[in-house]
Amino acid sequence: MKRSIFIFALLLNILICYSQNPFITSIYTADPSAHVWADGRLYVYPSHDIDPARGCDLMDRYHVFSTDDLVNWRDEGEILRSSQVSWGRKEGGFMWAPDCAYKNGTYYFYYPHPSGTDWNKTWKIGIATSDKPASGFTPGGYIEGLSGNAMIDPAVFIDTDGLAYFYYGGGSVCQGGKLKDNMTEINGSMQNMEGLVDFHEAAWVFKRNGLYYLTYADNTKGQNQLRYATSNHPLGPWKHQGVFLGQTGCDTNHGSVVEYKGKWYIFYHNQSLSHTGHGNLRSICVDYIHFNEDGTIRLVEQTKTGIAPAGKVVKRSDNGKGAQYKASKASLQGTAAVAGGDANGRQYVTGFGSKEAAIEFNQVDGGRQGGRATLTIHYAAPAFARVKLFVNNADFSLLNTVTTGSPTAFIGKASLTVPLQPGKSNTIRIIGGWGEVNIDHISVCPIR
Ligand code: FUB
Repeated sequence: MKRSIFIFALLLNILICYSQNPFITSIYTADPSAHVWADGRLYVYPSHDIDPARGCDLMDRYHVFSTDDLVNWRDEGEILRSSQVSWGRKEGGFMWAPDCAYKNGTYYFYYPHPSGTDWNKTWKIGIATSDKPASGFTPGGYIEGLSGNAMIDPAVFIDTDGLAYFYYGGGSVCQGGKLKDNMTEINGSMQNMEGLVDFHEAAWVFKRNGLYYLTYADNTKGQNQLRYATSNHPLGPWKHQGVFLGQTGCDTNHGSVVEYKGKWYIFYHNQSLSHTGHGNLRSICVDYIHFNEDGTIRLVEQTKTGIAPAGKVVKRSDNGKGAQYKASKASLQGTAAVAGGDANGRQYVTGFGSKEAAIEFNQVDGGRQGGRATLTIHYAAPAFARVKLFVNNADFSLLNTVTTGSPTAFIGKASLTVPLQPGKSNTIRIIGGWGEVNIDHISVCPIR
């Protein structure tokens, strides 16, 4: 049943260009913070669940995703990993729910990360900055003076008067305060957000028609829900208004609410893609959010088919475009073998069910300058599977190849934006061992 619904959603997406939920499938993502920046695109800053998961411990390598129609998504690539955080815990991991804000020409990326081995007692809120929304981030320090057990999940809200507010919290405590103009220091002191009922974590603040909203995950056992409260001031006191996103099937819940091209949306995560039903292999979704006349929020309908395009569809996703590379026999190793004979006489590479199977593409062109490129594996998979990706010998871990319904339905695309060297000097290696996948070709599209 689950499989047929997913294939239906995939076909619907291809035929009528709807989105689908989850809308990022190639890697596991969670905790989406969505923002619309001055270039008119919507950017989502999620965290990245690493497969295989070990709780939330191994989470690392933030990727950013952007769109101009909410249907075609572009992986902007990785912007930060724990090994770049000089003050971070030496064991790495624990790169949890982030947020991003823009002020005076700089994008500020805020992320929770522990500074010590005793991770839950050493959380800090780190900051990386860039003059671009989704690349070129330089890791810096952290916000001084914030501390506390389980104090995670930063969120920044910039009011219409330009004042910036900072929120964070976990383990039943939510605090807010003003940010200085430099966006890296708290102006005054943080204060408890009064009036929230059953607060757990995942604070998010937005404003609509002059009313401030604070949304957050509650403590509902086993499957947190999203609640919200409203106020006439960005720091409260808050009036609790109830649940607006029910259980998603996942123990955690985390969302952001944003207006884009005249409609309001809720970004959140569930675990519907996880082949093992694992609560730490999450995927981000988007659905409509509707307000009543009095400003209260109606219960969100969580869909598999997703939303209709926002505005005009400009097919600018890099997923599937670019230079194509077909495997030659010489590029195959182990059990990887050329097969063929589907209805179109297509030749493809099979045998990836075994971990002995590998395919290597040499001389992949990274363009004159190199840099970010979207790599897409075009495949067919009878059931959910994964492949392991290496780029120039660096391990990019597992990419999901969600089922296409049959071993010869080559409608699958698994994409990741990766850094490439200039010229035809790059090696892409794909390794099997995580389920049956047949690979038709790969494509590589530089992001300018
Ligand atoms: O993703 C790690 C943690 O799980 C987040 O920081 C929380 O909000 C919860 O989603």
